[in-house]
Amino acid sequence: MGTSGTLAGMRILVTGGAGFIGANFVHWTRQHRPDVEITVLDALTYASDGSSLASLREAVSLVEGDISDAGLVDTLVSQTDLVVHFAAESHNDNSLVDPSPFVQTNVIGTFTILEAVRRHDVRLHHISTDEVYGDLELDDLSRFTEDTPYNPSSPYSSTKAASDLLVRAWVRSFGVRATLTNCSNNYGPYQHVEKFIPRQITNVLDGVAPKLYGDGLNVRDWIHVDDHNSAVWAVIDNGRLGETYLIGADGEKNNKEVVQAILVALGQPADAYDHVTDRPGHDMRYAIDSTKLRSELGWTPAYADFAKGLAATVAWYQANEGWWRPMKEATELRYAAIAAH
Ligand code: NAD
Ligand code: TDX
Repeated sequence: MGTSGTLAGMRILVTGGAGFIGANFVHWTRQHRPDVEITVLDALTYASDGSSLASLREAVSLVEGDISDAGLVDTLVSQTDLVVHFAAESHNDNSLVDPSPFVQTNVIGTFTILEAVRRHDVRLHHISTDEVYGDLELDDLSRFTEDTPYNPSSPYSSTKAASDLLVRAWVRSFGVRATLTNCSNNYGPYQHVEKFIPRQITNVLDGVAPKLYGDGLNVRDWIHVDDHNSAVWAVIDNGRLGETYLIGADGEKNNKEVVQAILVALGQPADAYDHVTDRPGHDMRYAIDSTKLRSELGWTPAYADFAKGLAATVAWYQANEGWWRPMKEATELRYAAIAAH
């Protein structure tokens, strides 16, 4: 049973709506679903930027608060028709330095949301990652499907896996009306400069060589953030309750290819990058089979051409230095501290 046709004029609570994907989701929703009333709940951690939503200040309510704050979450959930749950600690490298906020936000925070939607019988859409499935070998032709067993590698991905399992259990045990999506690596505007693509774009803009972990042959399955968000809406509209849908756009590239494309887009020699110490436990390859989403819900990505989407993203970072500059220095200091360990 989906919710097709029921959402016009409805109220949605977007957790993590000041972060990368959440902010793009809010912009996408304003543009494509102008009747939907949006409240964002966001703790405004280091990963967020209020200015990502600045142009929507009149149209969107922004509540600063923690998803683990049961009283606040209960009040907000009682006033909404749907929760779209993006809020998370999201960066693998940080989870290797200090896992504790990952357990708190991704596990306890999701538990807090689940208890509130259970009490108020509110529909939930839970946002998750393909990293819950672990990784694939480079010479393995298979891709992740909804039936792949969970096998997360990092503190980040294990806490996301835990959150997914909590959602599934609340569906089965308490009849919570929830859907889940697990998406591959996103790129696009408003992504924090700690993440691979914006880190390397802004390094090159600063005259610094991009940093490739290890041999740079690890593969990620890139998807433009707008394609992720159109798929989330497809599942909200017509997804079957209790079901998981994998989201991916057939965008497999190794990290070296991505760095080379960024360098060339910015007029630099393709080999002007550095190899640095590998990430501990670094997942080798992610790859999504999104047949279920495409065949059941008729979804297709708009950004079929990664090179075009990447060029647009490079141009966005060039044009929006005022957005990323304030977070760049602190981010590189954090990376320098990790390297010094
Ligand atoms: P992000 O780090 O850019 O944003 C996370 C947002 O959550 C921030 O605005 C932050 O302030 C907020 N937040 C963190 N802790 C909070 C708390 N305790 N209470 C309230 N708000 C809190 O992350 P993102 O890349 O936009 O990821 C969003 C979601 O999508 C996450 O659930 C992530 O696991 C999932 N995901 C991300 C990717 C990707 O490639 N980035 C891919 C698949 C799935
Ligand atoms: O400086 C770097 N050099 C480098 O080679 C950084 C920051 C990363 N990398 C590599 C590590 C990965 O193989 O690039 C790849 C992508 O790294 P991240 O941007 O850190 O992403 P990843 O670890 O793959 O996780 C991302 O996708 C799944 C998101 O951060 C997660 O939130 C999401 O769940």
